[in-house]
Amino acid sequence: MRPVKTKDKTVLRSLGLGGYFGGGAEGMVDVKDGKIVRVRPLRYGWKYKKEDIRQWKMERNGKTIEPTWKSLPGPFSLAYKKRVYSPNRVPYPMKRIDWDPNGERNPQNRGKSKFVRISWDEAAELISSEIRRVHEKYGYNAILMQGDGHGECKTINTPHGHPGVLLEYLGGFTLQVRNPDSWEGWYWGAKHVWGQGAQGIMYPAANIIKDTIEHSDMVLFWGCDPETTPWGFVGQFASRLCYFLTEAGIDQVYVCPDCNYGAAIHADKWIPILPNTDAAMQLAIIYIWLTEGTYDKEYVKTHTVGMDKVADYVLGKEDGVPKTPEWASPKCGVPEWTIKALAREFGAKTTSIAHYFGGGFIRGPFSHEPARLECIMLGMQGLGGPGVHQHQWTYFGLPRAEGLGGTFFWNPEIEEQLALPVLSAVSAWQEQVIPKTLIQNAFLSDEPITFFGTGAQNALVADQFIKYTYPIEAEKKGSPIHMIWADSPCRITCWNYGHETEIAMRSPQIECFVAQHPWFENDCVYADIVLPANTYMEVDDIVTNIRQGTMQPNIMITEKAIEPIGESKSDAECVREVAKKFEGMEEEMTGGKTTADLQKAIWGYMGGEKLVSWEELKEKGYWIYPTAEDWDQDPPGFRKFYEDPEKHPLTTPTGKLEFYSEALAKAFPNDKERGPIPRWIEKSHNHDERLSSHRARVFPLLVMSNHGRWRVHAQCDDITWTRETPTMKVTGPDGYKYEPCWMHPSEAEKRGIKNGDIVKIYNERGIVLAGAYVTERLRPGVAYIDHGARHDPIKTGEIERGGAINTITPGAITSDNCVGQIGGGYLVEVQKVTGEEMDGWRRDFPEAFARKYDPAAGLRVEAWIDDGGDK
Ligand SMILES: Nc1nc2c(c(=O)[nH]1)N[C@H]1C(S)=C(S)[C@@H](COP(=O)(O)OP(=O)(O)OC[C@H]3O[C@@H](n4cnc5c(=O)[nH]c(N)nc54)[C@H](O)[C@@H]3O)O[C@H]1N2
Ligand SMILES: Nc1nc2c(c(=O)[nH]1)N[C@H]1C(S)=C(S)[C@@H](COP(=O)(O)OP(=O)(O)OC[C@H]3O[C@@H](n4cnc5c(=O)[nH]c(N)nc54)[C@H](O)[C@@H]3O)O[C@H]1N2
Ligand SMILES: [Mo]
Repeated sequence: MRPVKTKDKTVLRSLGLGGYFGGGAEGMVDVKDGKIVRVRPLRYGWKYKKEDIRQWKMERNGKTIEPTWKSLPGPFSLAYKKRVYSPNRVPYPMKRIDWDPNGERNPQNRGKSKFVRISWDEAAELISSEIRRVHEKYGYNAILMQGDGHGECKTINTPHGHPGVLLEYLGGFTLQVRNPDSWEGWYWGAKHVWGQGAQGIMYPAANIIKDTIEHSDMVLFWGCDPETTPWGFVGQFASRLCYFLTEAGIDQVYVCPDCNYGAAIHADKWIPILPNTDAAMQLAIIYIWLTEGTYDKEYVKTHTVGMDKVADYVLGKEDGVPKTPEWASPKCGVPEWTIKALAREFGAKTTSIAHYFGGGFIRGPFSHEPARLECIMLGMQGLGGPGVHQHQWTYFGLPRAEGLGGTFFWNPEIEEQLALPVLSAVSAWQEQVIPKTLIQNAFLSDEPITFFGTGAQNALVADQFIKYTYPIEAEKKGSPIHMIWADSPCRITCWNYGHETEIAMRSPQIECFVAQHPWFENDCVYADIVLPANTYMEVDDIVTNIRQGTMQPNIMITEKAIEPIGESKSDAECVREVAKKFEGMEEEMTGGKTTADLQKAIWGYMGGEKLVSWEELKEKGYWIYPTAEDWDQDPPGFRKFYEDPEKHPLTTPTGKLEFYSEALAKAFPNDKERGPIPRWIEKSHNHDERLSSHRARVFPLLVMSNHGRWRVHAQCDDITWTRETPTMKVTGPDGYKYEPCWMHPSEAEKRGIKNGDIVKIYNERGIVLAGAYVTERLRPGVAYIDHGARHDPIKTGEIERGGAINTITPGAITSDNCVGQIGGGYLVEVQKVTGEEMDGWRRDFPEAFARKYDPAAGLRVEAWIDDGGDK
C-alpha cells in the first residue's frame, strides 16, 4: 500500500504567546491542501545533528539533567489551529450600525448595538478622516493608542503598536502605558530594596539554576505554578526541572491558597495561605529568626542597611505589637506551628525562592509589602551566596548561549529604520501618557489626574519619584482623549474594574473607537470600527526564540502556513491601509521595504552574519545557538555582591540591600501604605479587603485569580479541545460553558452549592456568573477564578456572563503612589443562581441571551453582526 500523504509542507512557528518579547515554545506546523492539519513540537534535530550544538548538563547527587532534544510547547500551543479557525474570527472590516460620524454617534449603545460589514476602503476612509478631524479640532494628543498586551510571537507583523508608528509620523499621540502588571510588587517595592534590573525581580540571574541545583537543600515555590504558567511563554521544561529536584533530593515547599498543578505533583509540603496575606507570614518568619538568632548576622552587617528599623517593627518596639506566629496565624490562615516549622527549616537549610513571572501574591492590594519582605528574608539568609537566590523558574537562569545578545527587541535603531513598533508597549516615550490602570478615571473625570511614575516597565526607579499629570498643559499640546485606536482590545478582561471601563467606553467624550483584532472579543464589543487582523499562521515573518527557558535558543524564519482568513490583514498591513489615505505615508512607513527585505535586515541587526549565512538560514529555516563554551563561568545571581559588596555594589542609593529606604522616606513622608520599611497593612483609604473588615460580613471570601492553565490571559478562550476539560469550563444546566469558580466543599455546603451549579460571584462592583467547581484543592475562605474569560455582558457595567472576573476587581491602584493593578486578594460573596433569578435576567435582557453561541467555542462572531453575518 502506498503511504497516505499527510502534509504538503511543514513550516516553523514560535508558539509562545508572550508577544513582542521574542518567542519560545517552538513548533512545527503541517499544512495540507492549504489547511493546517497539525501543530507539533519542534525536533531540534530536524536539520541539525546533536554534535553541531553544544549542550549543557547539570548534576546533583549522582543525577543529571540536560535539555530535551525537542521543544515542549503547552497544550494550547499544540491546539492553536482551533484558535486560528475559530468561529470568533473577525471576517471583514465592520462598523457599529448606529455610529454615524456625520450624525448621531450613539456612544450610549456601545456594548449593545451590533455591527455591519464595510469595505476595507470605507474603513480606511472613515479612520483617516476621523484622525484628520480630531487633529484639527483637538490636536494629536487627543488620540490614545492602546498598543500593549501579550500576543502571538511575530516581529515584522508584531501584534501591538503599529498604529503608533503611523500616528507618530502624523505628529504624535497619547500613549496608554502598560503598568508592570506581572511585577507590581517587585516594581513598586523590591526595586527600592535591591535596585537592579527593569521590573524589580532579582537581576542578574545568570546561572542561578545551576547554583541552586548544586547547593540548595530546599526551594520554596512561593506563589508559583511551574506546571502552568511557563506554558504561556516557553513550554514545559520547568516541569522537567522540578522532577529533577525530586530525583536529586531537593525539598520543594509550596506556599499558595490552592494545591496548584505544580504543588499537586512536586510538593513535599503544601502550605495553604489566604490570598494576599503573605506579608503577615513573612513578618512572623522574620520574628522567629530575630528571636532565635537564625540568620546571617555578618552578612546583614556588611550587605544591608535598616535591619534595626525592621527589627523594631517586627519585635513590636515600634507599635507595641510583636509580629509573632500567633499574631500572623489568624491573618494568613496558616497555623502558628506551621509558620514556626517553615521559619526554622528556612533558617537551617540553604534555600532559594522560586516564582515564575512575578507570582500571584504580588498583584494584590499593597503588593509592594510582601515583595519587599521577601527581599529582606533572602537578605537575612545571605542572598547571592551558594544556593540562595530568587528565581523566575527557568525564564532566566539557564546556561548562556554562544553569540546570543544581538536581538531585535528593545532596539530603538530598528524601530527607527524599519518602522517596527518594538518599544511601543513598555516604555513611555510620548509626552502625554496615561497609565493603563487609570484609563477609566481619565475618561470619566473632568479633573486632570496626577500620578507618580508612568509605570513603564523599563523605567528607572527614578521615574517613581516624578509627578505626572494628564492632560499635559495646553501649550504642550495637551488634550483630553477623543479617539482611541486599540490593537489589544482587552482592557476590560485583563485590567482593573472592567465594569467601570465598560461605562467609560460609553463616554460621549470618546467620539471614535477603532479596534484592530483577529478575534471579535472583549473590548471589540464597545468599538465603532473593527479591523480584521490576522494570525501568525497567515504571514511571513522572522522570530527569535531566545528566552532562556527555551532550552535551545534559536532564530527561525516563519513562513506563511495558510492564506489570510476572510479579508484579514496583518497588523502592519491594517495600519498601512489607513496610511494610504495620507499622501506619501505608506512609502514613509515601509521605506519601500518588502517583508523579505525586512527579514534579512532583522537578521542583520541580530548580528546574524557572525552566526550563520543568510542562505543557510533561509534553506534550513532555523538556527540553534550552541551553549557558550565557558557558560559555567558566569557568576550566579548576586554572587559578586555577596563576595564583595564594596567593590560590587547594588544600584540602590547606598549600594546595599536597603531594608529601610531613605529615598522613600524623603520623597513620600506621609505615605501610610508604602513607608520606608514594609509593614502589614490591615486596611487603608484605598483598600479595605481583609477578612477582618466589616465588609467581610457581606463578602466573606477572598478572590484568588491566577493565570489560566488553558488560556494566556484573554487568549485561547475559544479553543474547542481545551474547553472540554472541566477545569477550563463548567457546562451549566442551560448548556452554556461557564468559567469555573473553585470552592472548598465546606464553603460550598454552607451556601447549598453543588459541583456544576451556576453561581454568581459578586461585590459592590457587580456580578460575574461562573460554574461551581467544588474541590479540596482550594483552602476555605477563598473563591478562585482565573482572569481572562471572554467578556459576555448581560448588563453593561453590572452583570457579566462570560466569567470575566476583572469586571469586578478593585478600581483603586496598588497604593497612593503606585499605579499598579489589583488582580486578586479582594472580597466577594458567592451564591447559587436560582432559576427564578436567571429567568428574570432572560426576561429583562433578551438580546444578551439571544447571541449566537456555540458551546464548543463560545460566542460566534455573528453574535455581534446585525444580519447574523448572512450578507
Ligand atoms: N485578575 C487578574 N488580572 C490580571 C492578572 C492576574 O494575575 N489576575 N495578571 C495581569 C498580567 S501579569 C498581565 S501580563 C495582563 C495581561 O493582559 P494582556 O496582555 O492585555 O492580555 P492578552 O490577552 O495576552 O493580550 C492582549 C490582547 O492581544 C490580542 N492579540 C494576540 N495576538 C494578537 C495579534 O497578533 N494582533 C492583535 N491585534 N492582537 C493580538 C489578544 O487576543 C488579546 O485580546 O493581565 C493582568 N491581569
Ligand atoms: N498558561 C498560561 N501561562 C502564562 C500566562 C497565562 O495566562 N496562562 N500568563 C503569562 C504571564 S503574562 C505571566 S505574568 C505569567 C504569570 O506567572 P505567575 O505569576 O507565576 O502566575 P499566577 O498564576 O499569577 O500565580 C502563580 C501561583 O500563585 C499562587 N497564588 C495566587 N495568589 C496567591 C497569594 O495571594 N499568595 C500566595 N502565596 N500564592 C498565591 C497560585 O497558586 C498560582 O498558581 O505567566 C505567563 N504564562
Ligand atoms: Mo504578565
